[in-house]
Amino acid sequence: MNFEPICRQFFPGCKVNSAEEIKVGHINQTYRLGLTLADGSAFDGLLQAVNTYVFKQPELVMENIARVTEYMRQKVPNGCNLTYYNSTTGKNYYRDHKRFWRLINYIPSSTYNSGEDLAVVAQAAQAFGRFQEILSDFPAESLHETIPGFHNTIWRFENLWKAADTDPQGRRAEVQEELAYLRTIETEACTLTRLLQEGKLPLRVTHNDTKINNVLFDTESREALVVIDLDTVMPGLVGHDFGDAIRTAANTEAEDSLHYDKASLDLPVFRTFAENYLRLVGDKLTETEVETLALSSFCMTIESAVRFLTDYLEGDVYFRTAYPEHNRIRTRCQLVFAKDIQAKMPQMQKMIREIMAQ
Ligand code: GN1
Ligand code: MG
Repeated sequence: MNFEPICRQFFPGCKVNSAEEIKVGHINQTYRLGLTLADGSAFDGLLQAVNTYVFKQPELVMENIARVTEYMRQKVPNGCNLTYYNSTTGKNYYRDHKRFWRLINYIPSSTYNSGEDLAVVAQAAQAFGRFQEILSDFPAESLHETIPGFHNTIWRFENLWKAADTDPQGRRAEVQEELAYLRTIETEACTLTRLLQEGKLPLRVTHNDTKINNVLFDTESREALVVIDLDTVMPGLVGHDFGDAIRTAANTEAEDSLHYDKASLDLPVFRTFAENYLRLVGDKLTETEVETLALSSFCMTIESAVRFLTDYLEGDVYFRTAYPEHNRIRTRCQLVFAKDIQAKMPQMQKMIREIMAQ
């Protein structure tokens, strides 16, 4: 693909020396580019094509990102931050006849897909905790809801039952077991959403996609540098961030592991994440937020299962898949993991109580 015409919208007269696709993430398309700018200087950047099926109004995503990154830059002047470059139109994106592009600075770093290493887990928890803390007084009402109902688990289940009813790909018969299990735990998995609707949990500014690989680490010191992927920064619940982080960091198997039957929750990872996260935000949380933290990992895992399964039934239109069964495998892995969370819930709750008492 010829990236030069796109890059020149951001840096007129630049040359593209190298381009490599980065195949992490299920939604956007990302390329790492080496450029020479018009003044002869070198520039290492990430060019992303935003998925406009997922983000129906990508310019609103970019407005949120501009506000949030600017706010963080002001609040943490010397911190590591993401820069989304303006194109010659003065906007932090460029739209051609087919796609919606943005260009970000490349930060030399490492990422981790699992929480095998407790030092990495501790750093990730602190990074997400700090993120939460920094944005705690950000004016939430100024943010657009870029994906309406993103973590509305009740709505996610409704979509699943609709997809199962219409069964557009004729795949329902293969997933009867998954559907049957999900029916039995629907009410419990919707607890966070219900408490929000009842006014018992407060809305905050949250990241909403706290996979452990959304934290960049310094390759040598292995310290967390910055939280990335700000596409879904919106008003949300603390449990959305905590729960999704546990879903990805504390699962002994990868999200799409073919050994999904071995998925289980690693309790030391859970404890390490909770300790480090709560050290930063614990004293600001309400009693109900604290009480539902352990449960939030169950809710978020089931919500992910519901989303993967809905996409499987709808023909893989949302998440990028590498093979036809991919979303089904992801679903199964989440469900095995969720069952283990249920079994360990008393231990997880005890850990949270102990940490809060420290
Ligand atoms: C998507 O593309 P990525 O990996 O950052 C998804 C998340 C899911 C995740 C599952 C906007 O995130 O909500 O939890 O896949 N992002 C969006 O791995 O839907
Ligand atoms: Mg994301």
